[in-house]
Amino acid sequence: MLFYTHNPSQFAFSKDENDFKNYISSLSKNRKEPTKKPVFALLGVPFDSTTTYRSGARFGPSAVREASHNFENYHLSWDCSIDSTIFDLGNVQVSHGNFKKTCSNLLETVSDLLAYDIKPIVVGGEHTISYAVVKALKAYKNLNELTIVHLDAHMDIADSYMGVKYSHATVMRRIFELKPGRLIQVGVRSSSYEEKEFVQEMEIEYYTSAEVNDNLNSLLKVLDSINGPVYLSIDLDVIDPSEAPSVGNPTPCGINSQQLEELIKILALKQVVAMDIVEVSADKIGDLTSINAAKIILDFLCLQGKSSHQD
Ligand SMILES: [Mn+2]
Repeated sequence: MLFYTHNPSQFAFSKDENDFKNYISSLSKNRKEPTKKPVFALLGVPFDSTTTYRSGARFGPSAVREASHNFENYHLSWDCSIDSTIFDLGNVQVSHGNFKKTCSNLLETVSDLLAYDIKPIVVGGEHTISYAVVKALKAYKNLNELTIVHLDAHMDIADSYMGVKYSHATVMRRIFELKPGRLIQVGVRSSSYEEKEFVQEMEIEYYTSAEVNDNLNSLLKVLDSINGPVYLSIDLDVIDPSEAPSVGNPTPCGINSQQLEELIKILALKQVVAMDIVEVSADKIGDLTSINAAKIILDFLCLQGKSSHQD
């Protein structure tokens, strides 16, 4: 079942509920007609039950929607406008304190979207929710061919954290266990010794924020060479806390918003099948973190018109 919660603060430039119903009914009538342009659905997941430091990611979806109205639908530097279809479907029903139930609701909703060939843009909420999205993809994509690009200050690849298996700090371990073809971590600058050992042993690629600073162009070449479907997971703490302070675990020495824009410029033109933007714990209008999160989504959508990839 598709969840639709009417939200007066809908993400900027999104179509309304009736447009969504009409779109779904037109699909049912012309099931075999391929759509020309990608269609996206934004889903909020206001869940933050495993947060261990700065709580409030449950306010992320509302804050990001509000912040999206700060922008134009035209990107001056890139000379492109948002012309793909985006439906803001409101928030998935979460069960506070119960990741299993929340994960099940999100997985079901994302699966429904994928069945309609709609690409989910999931706005958290804490990072744990990414697991549900990748698990839903498993029914539609061969995960062996999927590249996960994970932008984060943290590796999030501990086997368990504070005794918890499904946590914001273990999410990439759980996703790695789903056996994606490739996992690339970008902007990392914090891990336990065991996590560093694990990624080295498993030959998981990682690029620290210092490496992004020192050699952005060589990283852009690596990302540009990715083939096949991509899942993009963006923890806003990848940005330095001076520009994005309202996150669950602010971590200094991060990348800046200009560098992130360069990364998105490359990644948005890959075959992105789904993405998430997580860990925004902003709760007031004009918060820098939610503004950066909204900009990522708008930049991504803007570039879809320039995309030449095929599913
Ligand atoms: Mn993080």
